[in-house]
Formats: sequence, C-alpha cells, structure tokens
Amino acid sequence: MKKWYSVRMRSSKGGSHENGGQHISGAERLVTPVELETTTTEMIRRATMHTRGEADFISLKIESIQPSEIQYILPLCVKEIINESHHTTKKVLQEQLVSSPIPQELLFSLYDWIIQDNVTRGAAVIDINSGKRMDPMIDRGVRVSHFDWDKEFKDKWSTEKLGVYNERRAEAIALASKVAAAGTICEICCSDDPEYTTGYLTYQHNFIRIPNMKQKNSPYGGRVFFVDAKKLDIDEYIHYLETTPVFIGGIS
Ligand code: PML
Ligand code: MG
Repeated sequence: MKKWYSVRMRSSKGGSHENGGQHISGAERLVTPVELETTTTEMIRRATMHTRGEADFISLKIESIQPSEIQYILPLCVKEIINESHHTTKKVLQEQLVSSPIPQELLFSLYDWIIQDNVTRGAAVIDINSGKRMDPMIDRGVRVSHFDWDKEFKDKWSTEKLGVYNERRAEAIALASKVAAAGTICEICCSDDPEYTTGYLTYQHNFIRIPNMKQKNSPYGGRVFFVDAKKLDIDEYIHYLETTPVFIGGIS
C-alpha cells in the first residue's frame, strides 16, 4: 500500500500564533515520501514571500497517515456570480441563500464579522438555531486539515472546470469540499490577503465565487461554517475536519 504523509505549514509575524503573532499564511498537503522535500521547500517559500508580510515564525508538521483512514470525495461545482462592489456583497449573499435555513440577521452579522476579523486563525462554527459559536477555542477556531487533491483528478478537472489555473482557488475548492462533506450547511470565506478580494460561499454542493467580497487593501478576513447543531455531533464534526485524511476526486 502507498505511504502518505500529511504536511502542514502555518506562519506568523511577531512571534508564534499562540504568543500573539499575526497570521501570515498556511498550507496543507497530503504527499508521498518522494514529494516531501519539494513540498516543504514550497511551503517555506510561501511563508517567507507573502503579501501579508514576511514571517518570523514558521511551524512545519509532517505526520504519516494510515492509508486505511483515507476517504475520497468529489469537489463542489464551481460557479461565479457578479458582485460589482463590496457594498453589494450582503445583497448577493442574501440572494444566494434565500432558500437556506440561515436567518438573515445572523448571516449579515457573520459577514460583518469575517471582513473585520483579525484574531481567529481557523474557522468559526456557528449554530443556525442559537447563533452561537460551537468551536471551543475562540482565537484558534477550527483549522481544516489533512486534505488534498488527487493529483490525476485535479489535472483533468482543473483543465475542464477552471480554465486558467489558479493555485489559491484550487486550494480553496479542496478545503471547501471537505467542509461541505462534513455536513456544513454553508461556508462563507473572505481572504485576509489585502490584495485578494474574491471570496466565496458554499451551499447545496456549489462553490460560488464572489468578486469584491471585501474592500481592497483590507488585511482582514476569515471563514465561518454554518451548521445545524441539532443534527450534528460537533465533536465528531470538528474531528473529521481536523484529522480525517480526505482526497478530493479519485477512487479508493
Ligand atoms: C484565501 O486565500 O484564504 C481564500 C481564497 C478564496 C479563493 C476564492 C477564489 O478565487 O475562487
Ligand atoms: Mg490567506
């Protein structure tokens, strides 16, 4: 059986994340032993050459994974909608989620929160019934981990579905596909890169790109996962997102 490793990087400036450093970048891969060296080199390059600044703390974690635990899922369907400016983002979110069980007030307040968030490193998990945060560590949030594209599937899929290849987008689609497969009703994401203003929402197996999600040059951003806590075991949900190895595409 093929051997696999999970490789994870997170970097920050002004000290480690735990000691109040500012988040710079992160990356996730599932790779074979021969890919370890190039993958870690690419990750270190990403951490030290980022538009959010140069990291002075880099954490690189390499763990072998049990092949028997690996799951395979399909990617979400990618769609793009028009959003002329960040002033119309709320209207766009509301239109796209009109059939969802998420109360409009909750949706809008969480949108306001992610475009100003500078603290939470991972995603906030929100119960649609109570509006409360379900993940236990407020500053940390949930870091979705142990996922990657099946390489052959990705090459074919990205030529057919993405047109011009964009690494950031491919990574976002992989992450969002795992998040959706966990039982999430809707994810909303806005990058914290000052120059990257395209965000997305996921709903009913769609990944909907939203241009001008936030104002240009804003260094804030984040992720929120809406769940129905009455229908989900939150501990199992978080455990799946953080530790179950998942390949996007391919077959077991
Ligand atoms: C991020 O950088 O953290 C999020 C990227 C979102 C990408 C959306 C897209 O370009 O389709
Ligand atoms: Mg980022």
